[in-house]
Amino acid sequence: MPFPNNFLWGAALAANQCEGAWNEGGKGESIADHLTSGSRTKPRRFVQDLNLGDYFPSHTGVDFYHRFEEDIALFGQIGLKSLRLSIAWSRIFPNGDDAQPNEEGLRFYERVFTTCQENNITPIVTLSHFEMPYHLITEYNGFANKKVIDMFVRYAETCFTRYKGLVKYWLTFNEINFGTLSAGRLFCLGLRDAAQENYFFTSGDETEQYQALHNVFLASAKAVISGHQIDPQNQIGCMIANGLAYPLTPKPEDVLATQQRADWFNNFCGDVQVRGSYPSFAKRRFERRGIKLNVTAAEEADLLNGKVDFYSFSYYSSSCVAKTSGNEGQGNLIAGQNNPYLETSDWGWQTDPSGLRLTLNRLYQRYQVPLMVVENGLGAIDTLENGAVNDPYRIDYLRAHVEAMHQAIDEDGVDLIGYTMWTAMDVISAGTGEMAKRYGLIYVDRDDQGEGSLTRIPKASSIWYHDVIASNGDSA
Ligand code: P53
Repeated sequence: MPFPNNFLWGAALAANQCEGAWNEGGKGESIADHLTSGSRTKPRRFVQDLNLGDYFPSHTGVDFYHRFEEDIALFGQIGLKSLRLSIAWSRIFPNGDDAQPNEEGLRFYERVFTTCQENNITPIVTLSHFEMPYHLITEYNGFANKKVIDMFVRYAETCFTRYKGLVKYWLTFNEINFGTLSAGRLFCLGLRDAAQENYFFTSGDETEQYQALHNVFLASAKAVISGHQIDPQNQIGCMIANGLAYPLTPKPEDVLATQQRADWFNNFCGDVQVRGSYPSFAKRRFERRGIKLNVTAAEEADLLNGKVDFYSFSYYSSSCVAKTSGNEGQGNLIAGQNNPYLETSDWGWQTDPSGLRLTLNRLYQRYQVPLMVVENGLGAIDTLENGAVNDPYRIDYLRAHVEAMHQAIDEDGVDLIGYTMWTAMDVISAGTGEMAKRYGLIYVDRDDQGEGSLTRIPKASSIWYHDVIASNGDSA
């Protein structure tokens, strides 16, 4: 069996990485607006005071806010059938707790989605992609505060109501499972004590962290319930960062450690959002560590009634896990060791297409709901030569992953409904804040200092992808 006829071939973006216009159109400050640029070796910093002369790449992004019409037209020319993008919460509720939504923000996304429709592109919309209104951190301690659940639900309901008929596919929280790591304490959970320079590596009270994550689960579930009531056509998914790991050796303790990591990083959040309740291993872990969460019976019912319709995930690479010793390496985030059998990108991420097939099988066997790959791509240095960008390495990367998806559908019977590669065009890197780490099908003339004409130049990979989509995967 080939790819299904209505397969959602597409590409992805996130508001804080592409829009810019951080304080235009009534938008409030988001967490992302406080992050400086960094590099593979120099971490981004969180800075409270925006007036100290630091450079904040989200403030200008790649100017999608002003250029979305020409950008979406280019996406249409590539033949994208879907575009995953996020709504910046702080464009709709600038402070998060405002009495009324900001009409200018609502109108902006209405124009974006209408432009998608004119170009026959189905939007897949993330409600929260690492861009909470900053005011919710300073005033409420983010999702540690149950009031913020209702604020998110009101924001979600505002979007579902306004974009009814224009948007059918929704994702609630991007990479929600980063909430289990120190890295996600700020950008997933909005915890106040993580709003500091080394935001990526803060530690704090575990009970507070998991209570906040519980509150994010609730916010997601309540949004799913409302989204189905507002428009029964809505299909609402979770979004999990896949952290595939292999045992570093066949030692049983390494195999067990690998499974335990997978349970915690991959399966915990997925189980809550797809099955509607906490898995047994999570409950026991909390009990053993003395973590007592405030969970009411009504909340348990909400989790059960707010199960997602499909499971979406990001997939970039894999790593190896041993029971003991430094599980570092692997770029900047998901702890793990390098695999000697895989190639490594300039940013330390290892390419593993067969791991995508494995992941699709594991997920489908575990959940039996439709799957969507909503991020997958290669961050690389691209060079503009004679007005063109030749990126055969990106084509190789994408082709291998398209083949893996084909095998998962054709040979394994996995129900995969879409693929939005990261990214439609070059954007600011989330992890490093760089422009130099490029993923796009379209080159954007902009550098790490914010200089450049912002001109858009389709890369060779966009021509390759055009043909893949036109042949429904056959020409890959
Ligand atoms: P960048 C790390 C590891 C896996 C996924 O990441 C990640 C991150 C964040 O650094 O996040 C997702 O830009 C995220 C996107 C992000 C993309 O991966 O660091 O949802 O916003 O841009 C790639 O190379």
